[in-house]
Amino acid sequence: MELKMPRSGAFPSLLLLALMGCGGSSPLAPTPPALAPTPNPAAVARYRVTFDASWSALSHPTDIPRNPHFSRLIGATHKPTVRFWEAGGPASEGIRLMAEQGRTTPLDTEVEAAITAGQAQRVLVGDGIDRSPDRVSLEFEISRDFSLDTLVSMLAPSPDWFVGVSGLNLIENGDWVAEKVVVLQPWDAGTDSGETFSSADLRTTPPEPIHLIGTGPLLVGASVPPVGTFTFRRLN
Ligand SMILES: [Ca+2]
Repeated sequence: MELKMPRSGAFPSLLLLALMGCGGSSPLAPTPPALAPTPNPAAVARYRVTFDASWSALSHPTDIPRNPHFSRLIGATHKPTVRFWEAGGPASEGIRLMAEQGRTTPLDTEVEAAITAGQAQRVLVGDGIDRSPDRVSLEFEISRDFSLDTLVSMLAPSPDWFVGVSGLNLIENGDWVAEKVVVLQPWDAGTDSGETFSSADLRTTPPEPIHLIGTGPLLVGASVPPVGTFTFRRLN
């Protein structure tokens, strides 16, 4: 293939790089800048998050309830100035009732309070998974100034176990991420001391910090396998 090179130096740099990749150095190639300019993320992006639940007798053969399922997705888009839950922290009433009963309220009112305070932008609510394994998706808009995502779901039946992300930033290296896969390890909200999937309610007093589950019926061999993934994919 014969390429006509422009006389001016205004050759698009991406094309130049492609040409260089195909045919070696070109006398017209400018010296590349030491640092690529940081792209400016679009003010608003749209994402689809797919919750792919893998929890089953195949993934967790030690013990599996008859009806493994997950409660409705609930969460927020927000700033780094607020956290709705975190490892080692106490469960809010919203996180407690999500993790113990699969309720979306009052976690949604906690998000709404953060919206009023200017720290969050949207409440995210999605479907649950009636029977794991299965998958469910939720689409949402997210703004540059509220680029963190928090999203949770109760692993059910269980005393106070849940999955999710807290403050996942969808802007990385100065731009919206195209795709992000998060492996979901189950968490204990630290509010109910039941040890089996269908234990009677047993309030943890005082409450424990939110922690990853490392024992109990989800244990397979020496570790707890993941129960699913969240895949965040940018739509536009
Ligand atoms: Ca617990």
